[in-house]
Amino acid sequence: MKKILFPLLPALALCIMTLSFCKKNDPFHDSFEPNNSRHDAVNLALGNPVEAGIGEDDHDWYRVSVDNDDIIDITEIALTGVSANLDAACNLYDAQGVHFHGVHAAQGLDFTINLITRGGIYFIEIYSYSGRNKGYYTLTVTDTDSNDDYEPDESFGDARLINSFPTGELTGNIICAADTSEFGDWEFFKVMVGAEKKISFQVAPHEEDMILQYELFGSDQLSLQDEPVIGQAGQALSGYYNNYTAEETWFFIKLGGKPSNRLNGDYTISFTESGVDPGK
Ligand SMILES: [Ca+2]
Ligand SMILES: [Ca+2]
Ligand SMILES: [Ca+2]
Ligand SMILES: [Ca+2]
Repeated sequence: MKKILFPLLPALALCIMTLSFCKKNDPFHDSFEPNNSRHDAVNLALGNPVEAGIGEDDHDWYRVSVDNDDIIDITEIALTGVSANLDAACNLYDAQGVHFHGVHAAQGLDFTINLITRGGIYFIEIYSYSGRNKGYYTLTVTDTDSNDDYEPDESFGDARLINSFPTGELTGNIICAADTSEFGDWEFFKVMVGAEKKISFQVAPHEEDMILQYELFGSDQLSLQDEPVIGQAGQALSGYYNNYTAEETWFFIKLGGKPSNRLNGDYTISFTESGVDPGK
């Protein structure tokens, strides 16, 4: 038996040598291979940087699970430390593997993608855009927790309650442009109004290129306006509601907007109470 084993040893040694030699020949090999398809995607932990390489004909797939408690928020996908030769590109896919976003950069450039989501499974594919270049990169996916503490406030039922006046300056944050899609960050306020009282409010963006808009609704959730009030870039908006009845009631503000070019959606809103306007 020993005589059979001995001839095997040089072969075994040769195998190991060859593997080692291969790795040295392709310095951009990484420990996550093979991850060349969605099926072989590597699980990524949020906030945990991954250092990897793009070798010959290499595509690197990762799978990430984002849990935002159904609150709309920003998940940052950052590619840093990109080698001087690498023209890094990134594709994003949803849980079903449907491609929904793609970016690429010139050789040696880092980049960041802000993924706006309420949560879910996503796939990330990193590769050389030209298919010809190799190099290293560091991929970090981070839950930014950018939205304010009053979420979810996306509907009449979830509205932020305002029932004490004057409120002073309250703060909030609009993560992404409010539009008809479910990905807009709407801010609903439910504002109590005492009998024969008037509530005035003012809302101001923190940055000069942020745009705000609002629409008022009665306690029956029907709009009180023909169309929303839409401000200019950087413009503060104001409005009011008169309660001419002898009973307390409430109205709703549906606030939305477009964050600044620096993705800053911070705003300040304040409410004051006075006697009802004369004349009704
Ligand atoms: Ca790789
Ligand atoms: Ca790969
Ligand atoms: Ca918000
Ligand atoms: Ca909101």
